[in-house]
Amino acid sequence: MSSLSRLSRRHFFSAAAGFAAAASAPRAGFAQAPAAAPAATPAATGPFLVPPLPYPTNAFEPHIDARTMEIHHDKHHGAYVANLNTLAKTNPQLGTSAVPDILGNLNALNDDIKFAVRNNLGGHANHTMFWEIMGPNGGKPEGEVLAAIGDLGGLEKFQTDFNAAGGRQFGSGWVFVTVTKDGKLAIENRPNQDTPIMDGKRVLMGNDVWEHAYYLNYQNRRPDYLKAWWNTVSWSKIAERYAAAKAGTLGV
Ligand code: MN3
Repeated sequence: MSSLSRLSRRHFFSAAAGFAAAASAPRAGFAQAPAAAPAATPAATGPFLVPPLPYPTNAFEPHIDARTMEIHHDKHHGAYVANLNTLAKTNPQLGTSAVPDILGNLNALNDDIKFAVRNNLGGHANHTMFWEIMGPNGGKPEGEVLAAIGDLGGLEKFQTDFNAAGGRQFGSGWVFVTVTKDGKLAIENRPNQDTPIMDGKRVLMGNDVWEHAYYLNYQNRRPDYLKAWWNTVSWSKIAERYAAAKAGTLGV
């Protein structure tokens, strides 16, 4: 080996060691998580992937802390995706069919994978929607979405009813707003990682009321989390999903 390549190797290893030390150094505090770093996404093994967050993990502080976002996205969503990739090794059709088609026809699956697909593909669909409908500077509901919310009694009542449904969910689950093809909304909750997609419906938006979504900051105070969460909602994304639902192109 030439001295030059030895030098580059040594340089590489010391740089790598420095990187590892920096990566394992304790954070000064969760609130100081780097602003420019979106959550790392687990290595792609496919066919399922955790979608990268389109905003930094601290985008929603103080309403949702960066550490919760990081663990929730990388570890919880990451685990559903890892489980799906394992399932897809022996059931390749899982990776080639549209997610709403599989979730809407769980009974067509073999009994040995039905439960795992329900939980993990439900979890993947729910979290993919969840990251998508949140965003910094989320604005306000406008136009057709605001009118549809008006049919449920107006924004304030809609948010109160949504929070109440999320609070009523016993144990882990979700509170969703479903949307029909003619644009009508309804608030519905589901246990575990179930989704209205399993009933052939489409989800406009939803909030995760599993304790992992809020426990670090809110502990048992789920109602406080439900109220604060509205500060993280991206109404422009929801308007896009509403339009897609009416066009029949809304996926998960
Ligand atoms: Mn979750």
